[in-house]
Amino acid sequence: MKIRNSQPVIWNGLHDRNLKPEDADVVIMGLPFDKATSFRQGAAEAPDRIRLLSGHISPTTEDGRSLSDIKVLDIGDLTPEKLRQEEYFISVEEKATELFKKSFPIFIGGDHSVSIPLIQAAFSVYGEKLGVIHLDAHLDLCEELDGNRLSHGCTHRRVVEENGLNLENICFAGIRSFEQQELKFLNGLQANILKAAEISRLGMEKAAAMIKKNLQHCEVYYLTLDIDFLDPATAPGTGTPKPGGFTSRELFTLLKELSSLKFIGMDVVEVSPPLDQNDITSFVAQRTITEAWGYFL
Ligand SMILES: [Mn+2]
Repeated sequence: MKIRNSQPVIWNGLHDRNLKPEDADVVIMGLPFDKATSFRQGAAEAPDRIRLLSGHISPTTEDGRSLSDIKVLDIGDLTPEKLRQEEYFISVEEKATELFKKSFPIFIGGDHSVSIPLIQAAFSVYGEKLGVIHLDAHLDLCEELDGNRLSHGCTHRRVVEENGLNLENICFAGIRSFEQQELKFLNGLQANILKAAEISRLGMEKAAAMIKKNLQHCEVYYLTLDIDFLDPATAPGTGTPKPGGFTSRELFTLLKELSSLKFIGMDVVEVSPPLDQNDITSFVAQRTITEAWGYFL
């Protein structure tokens, strides 16, 4: 694919590099880290690819709302350089904490492990009133995967066990894959899990109502979107695709139905441009981010 503009305009031309984070409606940051994947990498290339595609789409939502008044600041990527994962995550948490205090941050992964420091940052700012909506094919509740306790399959296990967020404050939706160790962990625990087949049977309006009911004790919400929530036909460019997922239409309807909640930030993770076909997956991620401005801001 050729991009016509050699000096790409990003975020529909709405990005204003002169804004301060506290004056922006939304602050975007990329986290190009994919060393904690269990299967196929490439998610480190997502922030750049999604930005590149973000320039030529007109600044309106799908239902015709103008986004031209929204103040967008893209602060670029926080790169891991040569840091070990633990060290990198400390700097991610620090930066994310600052952004949660100043604006509505949208983080672009990276693999799903980056949500460990992101959710920790949101929890440090919002405490017990924080609810996390996890849209994913997988639970990401493993104790360890491939010997890594900070694997992309361990995100919420770390968030719950080490960061102190209650399991009841997370709603897992779109689930259609379980690891044995996750089933063992969940045995006897109360968890809010909406399986993909159940969501499909309910439809997105009722599924959104279930998510809201599960997290009604929370006051503010963080969305973590693993792109493998979607069906591989809709989002083939991801490391661990799982058939039986959703269309982009269904995703947008679900997000619109959830938009009455007070969201405080979100991430989009696991988009892997090298595994993609004609940028389908990056386009979905880009569109989800700009639609989210209409839904959540
Ligand atoms: Mn995940």
